[in-house]
Amino acid sequence: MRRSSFFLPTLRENPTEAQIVSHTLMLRAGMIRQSSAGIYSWLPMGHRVLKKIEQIVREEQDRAGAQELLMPTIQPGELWRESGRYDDYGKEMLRIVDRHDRELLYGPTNEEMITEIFRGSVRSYKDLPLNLYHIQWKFRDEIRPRFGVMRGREFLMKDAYSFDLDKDGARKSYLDMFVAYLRTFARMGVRAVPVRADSGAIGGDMSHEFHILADTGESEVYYDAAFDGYSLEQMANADLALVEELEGLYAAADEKHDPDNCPVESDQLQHRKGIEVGQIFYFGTYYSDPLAATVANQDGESVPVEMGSYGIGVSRLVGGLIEVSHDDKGIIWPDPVAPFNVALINIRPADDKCAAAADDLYIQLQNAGLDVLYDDREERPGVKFAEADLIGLPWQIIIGPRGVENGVVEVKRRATGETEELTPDAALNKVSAT
Ligand code: P5A
Repeated sequence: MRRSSFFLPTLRENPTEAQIVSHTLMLRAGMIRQSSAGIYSWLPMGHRVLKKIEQIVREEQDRAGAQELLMPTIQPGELWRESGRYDDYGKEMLRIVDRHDRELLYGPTNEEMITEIFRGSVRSYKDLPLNLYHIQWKFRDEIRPRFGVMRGREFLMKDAYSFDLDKDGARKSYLDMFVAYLRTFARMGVRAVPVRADSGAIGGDMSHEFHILADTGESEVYYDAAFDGYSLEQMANADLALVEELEGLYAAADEKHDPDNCPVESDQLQHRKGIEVGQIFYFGTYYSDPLAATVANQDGESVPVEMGSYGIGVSRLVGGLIEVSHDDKGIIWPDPVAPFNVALINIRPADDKCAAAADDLYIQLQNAGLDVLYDDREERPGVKFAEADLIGLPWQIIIGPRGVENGVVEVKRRATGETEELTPDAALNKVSAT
């Protein structure tokens, strides 16, 4: 993509409405535009990151055996009356009345709807286990939407729902998702700590939240320092054995932590702020009972299906990743979620030789399968460098007249600031290797 034609409305100044760094940087880097409180448009730069995150989530859900579908954002109120949640959900649910005076709502989550789909088509234990997920916008009329996309009213969630014949099967489905979550977050280049949690409005008796550790997090978590000993690579390759190991370590959300009965020595206990990027629930027959979602078991008896649900805050993750990966100049995207791999900066576009060299490398980088943002604008070099640091692409390749004379370009790694002069071919190899 040529920068001269890319829609990237960056801001020079820090916007006054932003209280935390990720919100400031997302606005300044032209990623999002607020539409109303807690509701955002995703501009091309932000949209690219959202899609990258979505894709990693999708790959790990698919790997775990979940199947993707797509349910609507608008749901019938009737279904929520059946489960008993229509009144219980309170003011967080956006209720809508259609022209026939029918009650509709903008879905805050989809337990009821998936249970309805299930009961309409599955009759036998032979069709189990089953796990269905979608990546769809949700609406929760939060009292205090804040911190940009971190606590929005409209937000993108991956939500999966598992169906099993019995508790053992349901536990296996739960642990499979646990594995998928460890892998998913680690693949994005961040550590997420799984902690025992309350199940809140979703219901049920087993739940874990996954937290990215950051001072701006809205939650508090307690965990055994042994967690810090696990590498990202171990997490990215997690399996059931690793989950079992981690489950043996103490880690709890604030509401689950009892200082008087904590099994971890105080010098070993970590107390940190966390951003909740995912939560998983086992709730058995909490929905299948009232909604009469049953299957015939091996003896031909009709039994309510055992369920769990599994959420990831896809849009929240965009902000969460920036919270843990930035410096005073701007964002530092981890490679796997970066909107482009490379910022190719021509500091003298008016110079024919520079333009020819930059055009040529632009084509070669793209041929190597890399996403490139090619700054071909007539702007001062300082403006281009500042923007490249702000938007945080992992690599910068700088082309100027002196280098072109000597047959070299400058390659800079955004995360470390390290630079080196390389031939265009060597530069291509270097950035392709990540
Ligand atoms: C699990 C999937 C559920 O809703 N039902 C379906 C269950 N869980 S949850 O914990 O309430 O939400 C899942 C994840 O969504 C993100 N999230 C939000 N992101 C941005 N703004 C919000 N207002 C918001 N609310 C929830 C969180 O990452 C949460 O873990």
